[in-house]
Amino acid sequence: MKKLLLLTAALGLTGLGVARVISNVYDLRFVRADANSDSSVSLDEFITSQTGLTRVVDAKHRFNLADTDASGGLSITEFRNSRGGVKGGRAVRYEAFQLADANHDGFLTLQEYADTEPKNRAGRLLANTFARRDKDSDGKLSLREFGVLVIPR
Ligand SMILES: [Ca+2]
Ligand SMILES: [Ca+2]
Ligand SMILES: [Ca+2]
Repeated sequence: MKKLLLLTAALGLTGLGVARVISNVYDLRFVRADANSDSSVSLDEFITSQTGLTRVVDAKHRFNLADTDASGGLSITEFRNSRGGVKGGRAVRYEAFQLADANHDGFLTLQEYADTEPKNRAGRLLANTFARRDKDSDGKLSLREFGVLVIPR
């Protein structure tokens, strides 16, 4: 917070351009997100830096878009270019399913399903939604149960 105040004061005095101001704002966010200070924001660091209202699948979706060289980490340039990883919007339903299906078996367990709901939604509420969607009560969600229209070939 102190850093931010100092920056604001400095900008007020020197009257730097708008583009510079924005890039500095992202740089501060970058430093905060980069928990292990290796000058790269990993997917885990990126997800952790998002608010509780964020769905992990959306964070993954935006992270993948921002990681233009597909290195698995965001450089400060990639972070700036993606405006701090806010560009890219939300994952559509089918993509959300794929991103959440960590073991790629075509089904979502409750744990995997949690990534398709806001980060701060946990416990009973999450379990209830899951149970309602799990029509055949086999403890996992198929694409169809998740609400993806499956067209038979
Ligand atoms: Ca890092
Ligand atoms: Ca799975
Ligand atoms: Ca099921």
